[in-house]
Amino acid sequence: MSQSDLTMKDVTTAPPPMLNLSDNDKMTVGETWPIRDVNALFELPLNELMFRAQQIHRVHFDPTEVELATLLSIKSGGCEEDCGYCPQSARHATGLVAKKLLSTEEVLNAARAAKNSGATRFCMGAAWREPKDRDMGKIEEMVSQVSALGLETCATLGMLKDDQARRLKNAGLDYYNHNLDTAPEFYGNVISTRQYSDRLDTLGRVREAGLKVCCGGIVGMGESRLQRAGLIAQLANLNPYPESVPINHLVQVEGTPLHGLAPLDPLEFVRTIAVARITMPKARVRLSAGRREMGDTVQAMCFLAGANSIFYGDKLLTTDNPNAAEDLALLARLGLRAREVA
Ligand code: SAM
Ligand code: DTB
Ligand code: SF4
Repeated sequence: MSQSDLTMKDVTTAPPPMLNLSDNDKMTVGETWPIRDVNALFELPLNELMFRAQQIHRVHFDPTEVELATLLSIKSGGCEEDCGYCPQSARHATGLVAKKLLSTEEVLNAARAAKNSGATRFCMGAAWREPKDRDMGKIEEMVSQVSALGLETCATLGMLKDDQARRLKNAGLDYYNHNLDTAPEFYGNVISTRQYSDRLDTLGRVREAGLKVCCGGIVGMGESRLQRAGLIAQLANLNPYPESVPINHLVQVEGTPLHGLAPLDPLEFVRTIAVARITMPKARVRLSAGRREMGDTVQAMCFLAGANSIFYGDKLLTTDNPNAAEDLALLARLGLRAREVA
C-alpha cells in the first residue's frame, strides 16, 4: 500500500509498530549498530521515536529519576589544542583568563558544596591536551579525597597513557570522560591537533584500566543529520558501549570559530537524545551543555526522550549553566526527582 492509499481511518487507528522487548533484551553490550539503522531512527516520526525511547528507558531505569552531577574546572584555559567549539583553547580569543591547577582543598570545598546541594557525582575537568606526569600525584589526591566524601568521581583530563589510566583507577576514580565529539567524517572540520584515532586509543586505555567510560559528543556544530547518526553509531558500537553518554548542545562562545553558526532545530537535539537512549539502553544519557539556552520545554522533551542525568550547578566548566534553584524548580515542575544514592 502506498502512502496515498492510506485512508484517514488507517492513520488514526493503526497502532504504532510496537517495540519487541525481547529484541531489546538482545541488544546487549557490544552488538553493532550500522549507521543506516541509526539514521532510520532519526528519520522516524517524532512521536514514534519518543515512544520507542521511552519504552527502552523504563526497562532499565526509573523514568522519574535524574542524576545530578556537578562539574568543576580544576585547570582552566590556556589549552594548546584547537577544538573549534572550545572557549579554553589558547588559540581562540575568547577573553578567558588561564588559571593554574586548583589546590586539593579548593576542589574538596567545591565537592562538599556539591554534595550538600544534592549532587551524587562530581566531575573534574582540566583544559589539557593530556595530563603531565608531574600533575598526576595531585590529581590522584583530589580523586581519592572526593571519593572519600561519598561522591561518584569523574575526571576529564584529555588523552591518557596506560599507566595514567591505571593510576586514576587505583586512586578511586569511577568514570573517565573523553568525548568522540562528532562523527569521524565531520571531525576534521572542528579539530586538527589530534585525531579521532587518538580519542579511540584513550578510550581503550580507560576501559583496559577498569574505569567506567563517559563518552559522548556535541550537537549543533554544523554537522548533518547523517553525521549525528554517525556519532551515535560510533558510540553505540564501542564494545562495550559507554556507561555514560553526555550529549552536549554546542554553547556558542564569542571568539571561537564555531560562534555565529545557524542554530540547530531544538527537536533535532531531542531526537539525538532519543536515538542515544535506544541504541545504548543501559547508559546514563546525560543532557549536558547548552541547557541554559534551551529553556524548560526542550529540556522536558529531552527527559521524555530518555535523558537521565544533568550537570547541576551555576557553571559548566567556563560557561553558565542554570542555577541549582532553577533546576530543582524544573524537576519539581516535571514531577522528576533527583537520584539519591551514589
Ligand atoms: N581537555 C579535555 C578534553 O578535551 O578531552 C577535557 C575537557 S573538554 C572541555 C571536555 C568536553 O567538553 C569536550 O570534549 C566537549 O565535548 C565539551 N565542550 C567543550 N566546549 C564546549 C562547548 N562550547 N559547547 C559544548 N560542549 C563543549
Ligand atoms: C561533557 O561532555 N560536557 C562537559 C563535561 N563533559 C566535561 C563540559 C561542557 C563544557 C561546556 C563549555 C564550558 O563550560 O567551557
Ligand atoms: Fe583543550 Fe579540551 Fe578545550 Fe580541546 S576541548 S581546547 S583539548 S580544553
